[in-house]
Amino acid sequence: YDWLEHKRITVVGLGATGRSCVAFLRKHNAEVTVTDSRAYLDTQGIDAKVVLGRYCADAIANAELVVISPGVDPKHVPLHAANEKGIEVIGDVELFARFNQTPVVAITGSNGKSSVTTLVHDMLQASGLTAKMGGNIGVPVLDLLECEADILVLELSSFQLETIHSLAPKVACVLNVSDDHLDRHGDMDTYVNMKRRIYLNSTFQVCHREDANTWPMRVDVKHTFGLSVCDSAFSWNPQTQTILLHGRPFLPLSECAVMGAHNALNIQAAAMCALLAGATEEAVIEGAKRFKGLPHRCEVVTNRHGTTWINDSKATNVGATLAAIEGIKPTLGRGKLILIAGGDSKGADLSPLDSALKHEVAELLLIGRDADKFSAIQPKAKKFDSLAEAVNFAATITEVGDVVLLSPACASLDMFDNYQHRGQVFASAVEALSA
Ligand code: UMA
Ligand code: ADP
Repeated sequence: YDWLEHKRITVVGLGATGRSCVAFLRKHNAEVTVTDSRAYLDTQGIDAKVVLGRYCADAIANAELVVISPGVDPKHVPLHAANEKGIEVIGDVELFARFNQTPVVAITGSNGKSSVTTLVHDMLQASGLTAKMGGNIGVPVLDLLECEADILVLELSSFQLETIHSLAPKVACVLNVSDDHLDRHGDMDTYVNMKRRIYLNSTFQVCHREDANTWPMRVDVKHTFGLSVCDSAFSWNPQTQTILLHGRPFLPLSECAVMGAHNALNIQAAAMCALLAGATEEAVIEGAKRFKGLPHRCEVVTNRHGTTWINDSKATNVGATLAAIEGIKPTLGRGKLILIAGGDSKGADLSPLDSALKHEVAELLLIGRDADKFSAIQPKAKKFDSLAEAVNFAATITEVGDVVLLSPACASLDMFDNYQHRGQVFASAVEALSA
């Protein structure tokens, strides 16, 4: 840590990441300035010079190191002086990697990161190891640096992977890649390459057999999961709905609390990561059976007069909404699916939803900024000014056996504080129907 002593370091962004960076850097006696484009933030307890309301170009130009938060788009930050002077610009995960001594399981993907990170953590714990999890799932990685743990399970976003060089995960996994965050990364190739950076310096690579975008550069060294038949890794028997390992039955999905093909994939991926990180097969099975699914991910809110209301507010991209529709389809019977979608589509191409919206969704109810992008695909859709209005309307058309699904395929920030807030507003509106 001597390297940090008296070093002039500018932290960009004062969210959870920025706060953890300031605390870590000050602990090791760096001279820290933190700057954020937002003008009104709580700065109590921040032991650093603070510049709010703009990204402070001087603090960046005079720094010896710049640490940028994942939510900050580097394009919006005056980094030219840093670039000209050769000042290093890194993220918190790179900073963490330069000091971390504990083995890491690193997980990324467009969807399923939090679910798989939690599963791997639970499987390792069930094996008797002390596992801690963090990263994009909530606890900034620097907060894990000095904790007592045998192994760290990190969820990493494409924003966090953008600036890593030194992370050397024992196990690295890309779950899947579908269109997301293109407003920031520009095009699909850049986004895919960002995700694959997770494999840099890794010992074991875990990827999705049927999704070439998840494959590491050296395809001979990968450990795979998937829905196709495979004798040498994790796979899936659709007839018996059973996860297979080396072609032999490993775990029937009926023994788990979660459902749908995407969850079968998530369990396979988590099992592979956990086994490579030192978990036992028994513990992997136990962890998978105990997993109830996370809040706001295809979570049943209530069954009311025979209609099931499902909160999938965490579906912030097209891939997640497609997975929800596919997962719910086999349970529908003769009931119909009413989908509430819309919000900020983050520049995504919505056309992969085309077939599902036309053939699987009986009624499409829209909210948010990009509602018209959905109407272009499904002109019969109805638009609402608020989520509560969409819920109230849905209640007037439901019959026994129907499912009402909030799975927006969009970010929530145009109307809500975050996806949790959107999910809570949905659940409250549904509860108010019974009042
Ligand atoms: N912001 C500004 N100006 C600034 C700094 C931030 O307007 O100067 C805005 C950004 O637009 C952003 C928000 O404030 O929307 C927060 O950005 P941040 O980088 O300060 O975020 P943190 O609070 O540090 O949280 C970040 C991750 N957030 C993002 O990447 C946007 C959290 O992931 C993560 O849990 C946390 O670090 C700890 O590692 C959240 C997330 O939404 C769950 N991630 C995205 C996703 O999952 O799609 C990638
Ligand atoms: P992330 O952390 O990558 O956002 P989550 O586990 O929080 O992933 O799930 C986010 C959304 O993606 C939820 O709507 C969930 O139902 C859906 N989802 C989870 N796993 C998958 C998967 N393997 N493929 C597609 N969608 C998925």
